[in-house]
Amino acid sequence: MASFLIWGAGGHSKVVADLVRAAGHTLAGFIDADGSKLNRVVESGGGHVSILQDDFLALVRANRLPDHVDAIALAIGGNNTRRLWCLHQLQRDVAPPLVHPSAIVSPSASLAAGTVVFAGAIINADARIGAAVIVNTGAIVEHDCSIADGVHLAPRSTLAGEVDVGVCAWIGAGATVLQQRSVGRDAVVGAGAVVIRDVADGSTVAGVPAYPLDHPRGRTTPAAGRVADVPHR
Ligand code: JB2
Repeated sequence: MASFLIWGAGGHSKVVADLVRAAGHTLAGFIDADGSKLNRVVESGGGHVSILQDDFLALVRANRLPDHVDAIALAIGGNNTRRLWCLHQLQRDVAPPLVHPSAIVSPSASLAAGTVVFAGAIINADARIGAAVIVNTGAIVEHDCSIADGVHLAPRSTLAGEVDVGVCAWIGAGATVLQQRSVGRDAVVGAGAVVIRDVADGSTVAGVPAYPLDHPRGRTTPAAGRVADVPHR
């Protein structure tokens, strides 16, 4: 059992706090760049340590953690690049992967530092999940998928087998990526999309089947205007 400080004190941090406790750890408190986030109650029964990001970074650079803190959980959900940056400020062993007890993770799958696997997620055989990844509630990662650092797999997204997802890509809620397809780095797959072709680096696709938003078919696809969970960049 470890005492976790959660980096980020917005909406996503509430789910990470529940995960920390469900995984048998204790919640020490929160880090945020915005002091106003730390001055209000994030959740009932929450932790008692509140520390500004700059103060925390000063400690980390001195090779220390705040008193009574053993570990850090990453909880900036809306900005993949920023969450990965946070991990890079830390020694990797300070941010172990966290798995909700209701998730199913194959013994042959691998999870890297700072990754969180939420309730009901399934990660099947030989899947490789990078660092600072969010496998959100009910997401499915089938066998032999390769998920790079900083990716966010939103709730109930599904990756069929042997899918590659590039650094900091975002797979929207309920989206499906068919087997052996790839999604490039920094790409965004809109909520509910069905990806049947590879998605280029940095592009945003939406719809069923998914097209880039700047593609003529993309503009006429009914779901193209409903990319509900495009991250804030
Ligand atoms: O560089 C930063 C940063 N540094 C600290 N970028 C962003 N976006 N946030 C930063 N923070 C802190 O993380 C902010 O001060 C803020 O307190 C927190 C992010 O909170 P926010 O409520 O904006 O988003 P979130 O990441 O908790 O949740 C988003 O993403 C989730 C996956 C929401 O869209 C949720 O609805 C969603 N489920």
